[in-house]
Amino acid sequence: MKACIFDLDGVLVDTAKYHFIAWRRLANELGVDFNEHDNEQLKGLSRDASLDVILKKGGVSATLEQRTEWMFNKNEWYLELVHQMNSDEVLPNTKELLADLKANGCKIALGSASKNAVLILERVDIYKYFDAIIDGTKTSKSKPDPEVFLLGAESLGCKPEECIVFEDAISGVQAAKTGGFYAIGIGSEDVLTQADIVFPSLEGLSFEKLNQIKF
Ligand code: B16
Ligand code: MG
Repeated sequence: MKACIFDLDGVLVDTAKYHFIAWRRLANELGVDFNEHDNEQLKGLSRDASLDVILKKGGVSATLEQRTEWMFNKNEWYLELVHQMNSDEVLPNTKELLADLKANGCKIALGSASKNAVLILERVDIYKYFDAIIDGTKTSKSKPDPEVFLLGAESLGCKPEECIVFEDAISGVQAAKTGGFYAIGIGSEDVLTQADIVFPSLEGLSFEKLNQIKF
């Protein structure tokens, strides 16, 4: 194991709750009901693909201009919440694991669909741990396409088989496996069935423990 590539939302931070508030506000303005279950379907999807899901649910059609305006509004509401984030909002053991990996010479990259990834990493004070950041501003294909992780490995100068990908979304695990990576699912074994191994969270993980895993 030479490198670790981390998804952001659902692995390092829980921004899904803020996406939910902002998408629900937009959906309700459009007369579409939007609940926590609907929000689950959006995890790991790009902003554009998330809007598609909501419009399809409500049977709402839209022009390109309307789509652009609605995504802009949703993002503004989301950013209001992101700007209030602080370092307490990293998920348990995140900082400890990143510091431990770094101290042991393991390269670290981010592989996220979010176009707000850098801001979020800075808000929660973990930006400094990353050797490469691949986010929604650098990719043209959404997960389950492996592009985001392949770019991450390339930026670190590593081959996919030398990297572990940490993902909480089904589409993200699929992206990692299609790209030839070892995939650690973060969440439930019943959901992340394609992952090589699943942990409920990053808690309990360390460089030593990861090195004991048989690739
Ligand atoms: P933004 P990840 C994803 O982050 C979220 O899980 C997903 O819900 C969101 O729509 C997507 O980022 C795009 O986010 O609107 O900030 O560009 O899990 O890939 O880190
Ligand atoms: Mg995620």
